[in-house]
Amino acid sequence: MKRLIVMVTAFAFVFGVGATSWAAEKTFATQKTKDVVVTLKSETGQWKQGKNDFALEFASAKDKQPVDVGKVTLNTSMTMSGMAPMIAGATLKPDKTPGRYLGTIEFADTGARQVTVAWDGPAGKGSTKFSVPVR
Ligand SMILES: [Cu+2]
Repeated sequence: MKRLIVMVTAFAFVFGVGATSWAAEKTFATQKTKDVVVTLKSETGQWKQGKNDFALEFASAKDKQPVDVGKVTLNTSMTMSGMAPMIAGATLKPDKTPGRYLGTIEFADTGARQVTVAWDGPAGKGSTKFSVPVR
């Protein structure tokens, strides 16, 4: 019984409890607008087919400091020949620090995605579009 408790504790330590803990974090997309810089990061530094965990960060375009942008959405679209575009949206929740959100998104196939990030909060309202490959 004591050994089991030790194992469970070790498991919780390694995988965290309800938190994403990455060994490293790589940036895989950055988009600058007039007011903010939007950055996508993940442990592997890419999106792949299937389910993906990632972080979305907002910083001031002026001084690069984190910016609380309030409510955020991230949607993706892929143009497919002869059929309707493939649409996928991310589930986002605020992380512990302002301007940082943790997200999950699932892609049915590989290929370039047109990403639309929109925000609405204390720093104002805005949106930006950029392309990210799914490998
Ligand atoms: Cu597709």
